[in-house]
Amino acid sequence: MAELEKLSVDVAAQEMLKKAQAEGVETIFDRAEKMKPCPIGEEGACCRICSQGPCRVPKPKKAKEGEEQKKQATGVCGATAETIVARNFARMVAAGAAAHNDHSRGVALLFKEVAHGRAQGYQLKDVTKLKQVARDYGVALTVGEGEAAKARSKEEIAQELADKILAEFGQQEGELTFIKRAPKKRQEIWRDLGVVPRGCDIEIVELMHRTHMGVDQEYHNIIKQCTRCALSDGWGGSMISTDLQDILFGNPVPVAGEINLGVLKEDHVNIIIHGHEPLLPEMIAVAVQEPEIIQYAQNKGAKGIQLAGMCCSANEILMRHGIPVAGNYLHQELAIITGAVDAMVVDVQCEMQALANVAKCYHTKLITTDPRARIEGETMHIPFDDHHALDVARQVVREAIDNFPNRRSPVMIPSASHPTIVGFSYETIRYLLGGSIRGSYYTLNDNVIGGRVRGVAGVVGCNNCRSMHDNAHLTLIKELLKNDVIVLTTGCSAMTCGKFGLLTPEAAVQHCGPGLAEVCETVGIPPVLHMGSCVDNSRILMAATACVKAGGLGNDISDLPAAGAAPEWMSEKAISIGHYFVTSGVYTVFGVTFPTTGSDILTDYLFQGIEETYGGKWDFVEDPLEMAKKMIAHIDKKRAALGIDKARERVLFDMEMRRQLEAAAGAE
Ligand code: BF8
Ligand code: SF4
Repeated sequence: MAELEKLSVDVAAQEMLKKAQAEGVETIFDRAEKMKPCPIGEEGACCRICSQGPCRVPKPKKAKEGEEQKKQATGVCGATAETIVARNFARMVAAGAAAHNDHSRGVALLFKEVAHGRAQGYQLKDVTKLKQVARDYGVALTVGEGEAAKARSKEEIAQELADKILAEFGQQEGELTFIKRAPKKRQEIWRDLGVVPRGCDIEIVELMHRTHMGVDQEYHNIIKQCTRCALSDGWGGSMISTDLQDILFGNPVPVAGEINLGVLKEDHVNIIIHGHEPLLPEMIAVAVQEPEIIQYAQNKGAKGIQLAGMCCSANEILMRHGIPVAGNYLHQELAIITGAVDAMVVDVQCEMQALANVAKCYHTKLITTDPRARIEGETMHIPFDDHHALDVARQVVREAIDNFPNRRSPVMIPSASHPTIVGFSYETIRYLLGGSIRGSYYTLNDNVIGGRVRGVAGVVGCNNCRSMHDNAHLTLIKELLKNDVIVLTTGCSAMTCGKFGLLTPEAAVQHCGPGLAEVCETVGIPPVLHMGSCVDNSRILMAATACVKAGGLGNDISDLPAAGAAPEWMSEKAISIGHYFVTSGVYTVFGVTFPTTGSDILTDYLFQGIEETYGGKWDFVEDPLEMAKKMIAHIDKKRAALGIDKARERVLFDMEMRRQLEAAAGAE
């Protein structure tokens, strides 16, 4: 095991790794050391889509002087490195978009059952948002004409809306409804290029078809379908998930929370909810508050029940209920190693199979709840059923309580945990910026134009065991704040921010440049705004669109002084997200490694060529400080193009002058 301090910057993680080591329990960090990534696969240069391969086409070494440069090999069918690498990239986009779009289908199916009153425990909570989405989908809010018009019930509206949304998954032609939410200019770009997604399913199927042996073998054309598919995620599946979840569970508003392994309690039954779909977690949150359940836990000798989240399910229940978070992706094994987790309840995505082994070393019950995601080994399966979700939730909680007396020693819970303020949905930011009457993004734009806020960055995405846990997120974000760049965050990145105190209003004075600090103090917000889970990256798209529509910062997302990053990405979802940000006009930088480096031609296209068409582009930078530098340079380039670079210089001069004045005053 490498030095623990080099594996994570999080002391709670370090403590648990030490415990694991002492107890002989293997974690992802040990396995990562034993298994080095295949260098050819890492750069996307291995094709195994037919049984004549696998064909490996790594870049040939640079020729020495006087030698002839060797050509890059092709696969045995003649597929070039460009085709092979593009196909691999495309399949990542397809799988990532599939994960989000299938998530949203599940939410839409539940939404339909709730609308018909067939889903135990759920309600239509946010009627304002329901009406908003209904308008988007052309669902009438009233029946009858003129004075005889009568308002339809929320159930009626929701029933029709559910059918329309569900039909869109299988739609064969036309356009996804939410495409209309994008800035006009962006919509025109997509239409001119023929990349507007038709439905949520068809784009994934077509992309998989086109990457089958002997189909699409022109890399621009493959990437074009990647775009259509990724847009069906960002402006389709992910946006549908976010909006329907808001309608069902409530649109997040600022709420206090707590994050890191220290939220677990030794004398309580600890239940960790891990995964992505908040459907069952919402009911578990209800079940743990029921007096009979609490009594049941007390009868077993526990003081109470502590519910905590992990990964994106954590973000969902944190944002809406302030339920504490035990940690991000690389914490999942570590939480069990505390010895205090009585049940870990998982649904879909980002759950390591190794959890089953780690759980076996302790007393933890690993409970799978989704028929699409079973885990081999001594796990328990309690399937989610939307007609009886509360009963299922109660059963899950009772399993955890029954397991409380089985704890083995030693239990050790790190003390680290940090308070957070979360829940900055796109609508909440609008409200906070302008108050309820004149709520809008004008205020943000004014501050950007005036130079107090230099620009906006979306920093999102995973942890990756190939890079020091949380380090890149933290270093990058701190550097952005120092340079007056406000940060919007989701996913595991948001949890990193929480753990290190960046999700509190006090962080503004501590970490921001003078301009951003002043704005945050005036509005009373943290300098890093937690916008939710990974499907909630759609909230960032909406916030960017709102900035465009508020005026003064150009006509399109690509005009904004903004940039995106996923410095510790690892999942295919991240690639789909990255690609919809790029093709929505955002400069997007990934860290750790980049899956197309096996073809210089394709990589150049993604890092440069694509900007001509979409105004956004990909980039790859390993070092987080360098990443910040490039993002800030991009923001400054956009400021110059908008003609607002001068304003910033003036503000900085003013601040400097103010400091000098203060110093002079102090000296007197
Ligand atoms: O959807 S950031 S590790 S938990 S994939 Fe997974 Fe990555 Fe975390 Fe959420 Ni998103
Ligand atoms: Fe090799 Fe071509 Fe088959 Fe890929 S499709 S494995 S490059 S023969």
